[in-house]
Amino acid sequence: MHCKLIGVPLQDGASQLGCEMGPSALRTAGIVTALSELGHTVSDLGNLAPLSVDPPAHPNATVRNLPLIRGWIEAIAEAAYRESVDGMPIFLGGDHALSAGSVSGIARRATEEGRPLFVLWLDAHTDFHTLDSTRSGNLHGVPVAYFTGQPGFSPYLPDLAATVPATHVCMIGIRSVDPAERAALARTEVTVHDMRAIDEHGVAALLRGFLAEVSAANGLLHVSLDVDFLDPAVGPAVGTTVPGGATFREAHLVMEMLHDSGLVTSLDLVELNPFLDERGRTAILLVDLTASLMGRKVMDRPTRSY
Ligand code: B3U
Ligand code: MN
Ligand code: MN
Repeated sequence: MHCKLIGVPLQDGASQLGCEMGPSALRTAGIVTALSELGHTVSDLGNLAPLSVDPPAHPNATVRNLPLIRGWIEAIAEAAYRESVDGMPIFLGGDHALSAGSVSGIARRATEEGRPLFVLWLDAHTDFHTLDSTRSGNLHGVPVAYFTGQPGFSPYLPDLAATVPATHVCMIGIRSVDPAERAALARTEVTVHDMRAIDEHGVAALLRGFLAEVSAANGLLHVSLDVDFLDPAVGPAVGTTVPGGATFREAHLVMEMLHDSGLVTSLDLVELNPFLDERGRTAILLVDLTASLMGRKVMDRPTRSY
């Protein structure tokens, strides 16, 4: 695989500053070496910068940093479209607002190639607010509503060249949903596996079902990994810790199954806030999870088919 690392030092979609340092921390934790050692070709394309744009002000006065984030989304979407032509883009975040750009750019590429795009959203949150419904005003809370084409984003965020159908989005790890998000999700067909579902069925069964759908549709699969998917005990470097998250072992199992599926074509690593880390352990865990996703194994096993 040709892995293309794209740094996105975006932090203004979150309330807490510090995600700007995420790309540096992931590089410091050895992401290039980890991928190279697995036999992949790695190009580190450096960091993106936001475009300078001037969208109209949104009537919801709580919305924060809209012009800056729109500038980021345009730059990220263009890079996602451009780099996904011949390799696997890996976005080094940066807060989760970046996925409004990464997923929309990949969706444009997928449509051009005539392939359906699926998204696996690994997160404590559903990030399904619109610009109208957000109460915090933090734009890391809106990307899924945006790229699935919920109303109210135009003309504030870029018009989408292609949307991801709600039926192609699967969320795992969910345990913090605002009332407006819950109501909006009830009107769509996004698959939401909350922590109760993980506890009842095990993460493997939930993921296997989704991978079977992606495979049957000959789809492309984008994975978006928010640090707060993880339990804060194993991934403390995030501004929005929510107790009761995925364990170290569940997270690695997800990544190993994703690798075996052979379906993943792009990846976001988001919400890492190195200012909140403990001697780099969360950055190192993210690199190790990426390595599991890209083929690192404890023992060789026959590849499973989905
Ligand atoms: N739903 C809340 C909390 C939140 C969403 N995403 C994160 N936090 N990281 C909000 O602010 O929109
Ligand atoms: Mn998120
Ligand atoms: Mn989250």
